[in-house]
Formats: sequence, structure tokens, C-alpha cells
Amino acid sequence: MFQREWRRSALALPFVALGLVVSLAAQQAPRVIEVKAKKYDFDPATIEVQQGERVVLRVTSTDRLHGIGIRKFGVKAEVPKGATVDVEFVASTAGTYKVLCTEECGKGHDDMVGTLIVKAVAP
Ligand SMILES: [Cu+2]
Repeated sequence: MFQREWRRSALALPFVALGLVVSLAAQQAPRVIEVKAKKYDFDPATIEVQQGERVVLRVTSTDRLHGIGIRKFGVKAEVPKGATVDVEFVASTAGTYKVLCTEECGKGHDDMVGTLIVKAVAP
């Protein structure tokens, strides 16, 4: 009886270990990436991170009220003129996503689109 229980928990061990690795990755200190928001782009225009990475985008607006939004990861924040705002997320899913300005900031607002690339971890 005891032995069977023991064998069952031994089988579960690799899965427990895998879960631990994934949650440890999410608990690491976040990667901080500085982003400038200005009429009418984000600088850098393309941000690249690894899948599973915890990311802080430290967004500064240099000219007026802008916003930053990445729908896939629930990122949405206003960035007032001259202010720096941190938005944090875990890049849980690999892919290419739009980084949008979420505040109507002028005639070039619709073109104010950046790119977030989340690179898949090697299997
Ligand atoms: Cu804008």
C-alpha cells in the first residue's frame, strides 16, 4: 500500500519540477525596457523578449499625453506628458503583437503602433 503511494508520487515528480521551473521564471526580477512615447511613435519601435519573461516597460512621454496598450497581455496605461509609467506583464505566449497608443494624441495617432515580439523558448 505504502509502496504504491510512493510510486505514484514519484511519477508526479517530473511534472512538479516542470511547474517549479515555469513559476520560478515568472518570479525572476523583471526585465526592464525603457520606451519613449512621442508623436507619433514608440522608441524602440520593436521590442523583443523571451517567452515566459516578466517584463516591465518603463514608458516616458516626451511631448504630450499618450498611452500604451498590448491587448494580449492586458497592458493598458496612460502616460501623461513628462511622466514615466511602469507597466508589467509576463510574456506568456509567443508571437508578434501590436503595441498601441491608447490615447487620442493627434493626427498621427492611428499610426502610433509599435511591435512586441515574444520569442518562443527552445523545446
Ligand atoms: Cu499617442
